Amino acid sequence: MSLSCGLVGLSACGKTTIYNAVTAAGAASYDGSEMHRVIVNVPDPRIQALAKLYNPAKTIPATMQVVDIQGITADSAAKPGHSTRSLTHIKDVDALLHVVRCFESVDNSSQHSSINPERDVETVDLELMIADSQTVQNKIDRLTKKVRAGDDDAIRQMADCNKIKDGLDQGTPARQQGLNDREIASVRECNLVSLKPVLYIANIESMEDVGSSHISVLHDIARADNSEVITVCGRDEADISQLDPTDRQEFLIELGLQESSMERLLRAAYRKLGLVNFFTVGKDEVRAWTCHKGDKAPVAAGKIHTDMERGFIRMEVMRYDDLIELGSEAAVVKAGKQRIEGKAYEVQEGDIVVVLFNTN
Ligand SMILES: Nc1nc2c(ncn2[C@@H]2O[C@H](COP(=O)(O)OP(=O)(O)OP(=O)(O)O)[C@@H](O)[C@H]2O)c(=O)[nH]1
Ligand SMILES: [Mg+2]
Repeated sequence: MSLSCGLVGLSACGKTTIYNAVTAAGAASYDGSEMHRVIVNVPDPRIQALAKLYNPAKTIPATMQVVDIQGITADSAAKPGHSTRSLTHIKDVDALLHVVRCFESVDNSSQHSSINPERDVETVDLELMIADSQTVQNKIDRLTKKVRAGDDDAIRQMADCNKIKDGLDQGTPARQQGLNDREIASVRECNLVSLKPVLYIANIESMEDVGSSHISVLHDIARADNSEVITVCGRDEADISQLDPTDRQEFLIELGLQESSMERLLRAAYRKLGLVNFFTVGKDEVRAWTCHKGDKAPVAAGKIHTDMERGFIRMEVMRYDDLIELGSEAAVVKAGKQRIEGKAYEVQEGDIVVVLFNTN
């Protein structure tokens, strides 16, 4: 299943507009829907090059799910209703694309008309932290009985939960608390929203705003969060996305963009989530798969099929560059560049793999 990125942010910061700009999905603004969801192909010229070599029946690129989530309002975590539902949808995504309004709001749909990324980011983070604090408190309550009974594991988890909750209550999102693996494991079932990786999207009026002080403030915020900012001219790009594909490129260049926001966004999401693409090839199918950097061969194989993880024996690996340079699998094998890797192998970006497995 594809990983998902959720557009989050204050009401009327331009999430739906950006969703349309990057996915050309044509979801109407203010249509009252809670959420829009689309699966996008991850652009990768290598998949076309492999398809040329194999002429397969099917060519399947890697995919990512983009979700447009209804906006957060200031006291949503305390108020039951639509924003609580927004938080539920946020729980379902793997990474947050935090959209920050960097254009003057002309209608009254935003809470403020002025541009102030710091205020807006703080407001959203606060909502995420209030929700998380409640979730962790619920877990603390559930642990109490076991702690009283002297259960060591529960005692440890309780200590971790208390520490994380204190951090949240003092205004530090879980992702900025420097949690170790054990502490993260203690709150895994809580699926904390402020623990999710965040990328910032500056929704600007025009490319001239790129150098503005607001954007530099947002860059500082992102840096402190070990993250980055992607600038998008939401409205203009949403208009362009409705055009004929041939006209699109021309208008993008006119806007000062070499590549679409979707490509920039996906690349940033890959960096932030630490993802790599690997391939399987053949006459039937050339396909790109996604795993995490550092995933061992059986885990990566499990992305293709769970049986391959369970019954993993070994993996035959070629480098994409070797295959393209030498022109065929046979030539790669002849040059001694095909490797046999075992369970400890970490799959690398651009690996072309054959998994040998046995489930009997
Ligand atoms: N000037 C300008 N207006 C924009 C831009 N992006 C969005 N807007 C306007 O801002 C308003 C809100 O946009 P939406 O995309 O619906 O915002 P949203 O974040 O999805 O809003 P909610 O889903 O209600 O939280 C609309 O009137 C858009 O036309 C932009 O880049 N420049
Ligand atoms: Mg919207």
